[in-house]
Amino acid sequence: MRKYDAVIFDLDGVICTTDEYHYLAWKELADSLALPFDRQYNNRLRGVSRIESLNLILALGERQYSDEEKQAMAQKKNDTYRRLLERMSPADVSDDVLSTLKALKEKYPLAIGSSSRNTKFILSRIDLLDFFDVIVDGNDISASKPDPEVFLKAAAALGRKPSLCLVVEDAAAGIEAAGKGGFDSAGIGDASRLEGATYHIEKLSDLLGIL
Ligand code: B16
Ligand code: MG
Repeated sequence: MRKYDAVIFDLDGVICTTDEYHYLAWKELADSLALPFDRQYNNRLRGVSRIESLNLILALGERQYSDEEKQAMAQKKNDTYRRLLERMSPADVSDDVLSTLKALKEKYPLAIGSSSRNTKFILSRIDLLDFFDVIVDGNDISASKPDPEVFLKAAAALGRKPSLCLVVEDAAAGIEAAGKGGFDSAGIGDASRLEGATYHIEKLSDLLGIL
């Protein structure tokens, strides 16, 4: 008997490498503020909402900013990020990811559970907007990862209990969110070294040995 009934994928850092574009866009902003932001610190931002990410970056300095100033900075970062996303195409999905998604789609309903408000734009750039059965993103939630809301909404839309859905994540916040929601998780990349993940995978096709 199979263990899972459905699969919920994080987007940035799992389906595509937009995590790198987030880093480049935040780096540009942090450099303009002379804040010591680097790739290691960037790992803390994975899965965390835009405004919470900005607060983590601003915590690297002493200065306090008003809400209006923060909104302007978040908007500036998103403008830079969107310019990077506009260069994306279906070629930005690796063969490993695409073949794995196609193989899994024959056996399971598939969902996206992302904190990003740019999810649908990204999926349309890489030609996967109509591929997933369910998409829950940053526009649908009030609390971002590590709160489990995004995954709970995806499971509800799939009509499956959390214990029967496997969450695939690249972020510490996402692995924590899965655990809090009662989901098993597969950690990929940096998350694959996190203790909270049920499984540790190096590449997406490793899922085919689990599912
Ligand atoms: P946006 P995921 C998350 O997406 C990213 O990992 C995180 O770095 C980003 O701050 C967040 O989305 C919000 O993204 O600014 O596009 O709304 O990993 O949950 O797919
Ligand atoms: Mg991610």
